[in-house]
Amino acid sequence: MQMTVLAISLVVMALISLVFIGAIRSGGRAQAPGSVERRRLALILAMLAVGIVVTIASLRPWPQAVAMTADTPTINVTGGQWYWEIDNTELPQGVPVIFNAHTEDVTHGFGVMNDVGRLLFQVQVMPGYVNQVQYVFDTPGEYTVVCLEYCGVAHHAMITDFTVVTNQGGDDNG
Ligand SMILES: [Cu+2]
Repeated sequence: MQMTVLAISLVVMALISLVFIGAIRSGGRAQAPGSVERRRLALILAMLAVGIVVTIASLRPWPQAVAMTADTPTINVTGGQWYWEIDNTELPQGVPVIFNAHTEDVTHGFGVMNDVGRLLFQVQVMPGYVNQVQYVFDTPGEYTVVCLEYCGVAHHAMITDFTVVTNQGGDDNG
C-alpha cells in the first residue's frame, strides 16, 4: 500500500515537473536568455531530486508491521449492543498482542483501561471493518474494556475485562 502511494506520488511529481518545464520552455523565451533558462531548469530538477530523496528517506514501516511476527497473539474482539466478546481473556505480558476489533451492529469504541482506570489505548470499531490495534502489556493484572463511542441506552454497561498473565520465560507458550 505504502509503495503504491509512493509510486503515485512520484508519477504526479514528475507530471507537475513536466508541466513547469513545458511552461518555462513555451513562454518568456524573449525575456529570459538561454543561460537563465538553463539555470531555472537545473534548479527545478535539483528540487525534484531533493523531493524524491526526502520522500523515500522519510518512509517508515507501519508500527504494527514491525512488531508483528507469525506467533504474535491475535485476539478477536466483537462489539455489539451492548456487550463485548473477547475470544481470549488471558493475554501474555511483555509481548505485542494484536486486537482485531469488529462490530455486529453500530459503531463502538474499544477502550482498554488498567487497574487504576487509566486509558491505555482505544480503537474505533466500525460496521464493515476489522480495525486492528497492537499493544504490549507491561504489567500483569486485570484490565477493563469499556465502550468509548456512545451507542445507545446501555452504552455505559458495555464493560468486560481480561487478565494479563506473567510470561514465564523459557516456557513453551506456543
Ligand atoms: Cu458504546
